[in-house]
Amino acid sequence: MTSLEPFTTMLDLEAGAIEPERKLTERRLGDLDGLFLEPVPAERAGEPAYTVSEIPAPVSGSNLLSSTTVLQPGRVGREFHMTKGHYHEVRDRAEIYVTLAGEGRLVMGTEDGRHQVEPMRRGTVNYVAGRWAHRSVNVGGEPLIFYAVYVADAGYDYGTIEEEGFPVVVLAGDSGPEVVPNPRYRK
Ligand code: S6P
Ligand code: ZN
Repeated sequence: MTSLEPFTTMLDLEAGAIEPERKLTERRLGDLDGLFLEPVPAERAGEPAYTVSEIPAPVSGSNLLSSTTVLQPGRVGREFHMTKGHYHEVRDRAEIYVTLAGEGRLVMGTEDGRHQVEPMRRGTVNYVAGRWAHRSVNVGGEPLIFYAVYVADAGYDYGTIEEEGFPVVVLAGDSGPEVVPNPRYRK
């Protein structure tokens, strides 16, 4: 078993920054090409999409990892900016999202084709149950910022979502965000 000494980190509750910053992952729109219904235009491939800043801990089923995600607003076609989305590699690992700023939708799906969409806004605490794939979608005009806590050995399975997608997508409609069936969902 891997154990740690107690430690403290500062989280900027407005901007989501973690101080000191240890592990920052940057995703650009080009990294998400193939996940939106429409291709990402070549001239937008370098546009920042989101950052994930992690508080590291040794990978084990008894430690907790946590991170903040800052997801920029915008759309590709009618589809709102979103994270890649993943199942946890260790399928039953659960996770909690605490939203600090912005307005989003948490799109979740199971391997047997069920889906659920939950709101994200300052103060929401979303419980992502084990075995549910999850993707965050920024439906507002400001960055969507949330803090996530998860079992350290959860890992990431991005491939299943890249191949199959989620059962639903979130599009900009005439009177706000619309959750509609994903025409490219492959089960
Ligand atoms: C990790 C947790 C989040 C996401 C982050 C980016 O289990 O769900 O920290 O990694 O929001 O999303 P994605 O799908 O690109 O990893
Ligand atoms: Zn996760």
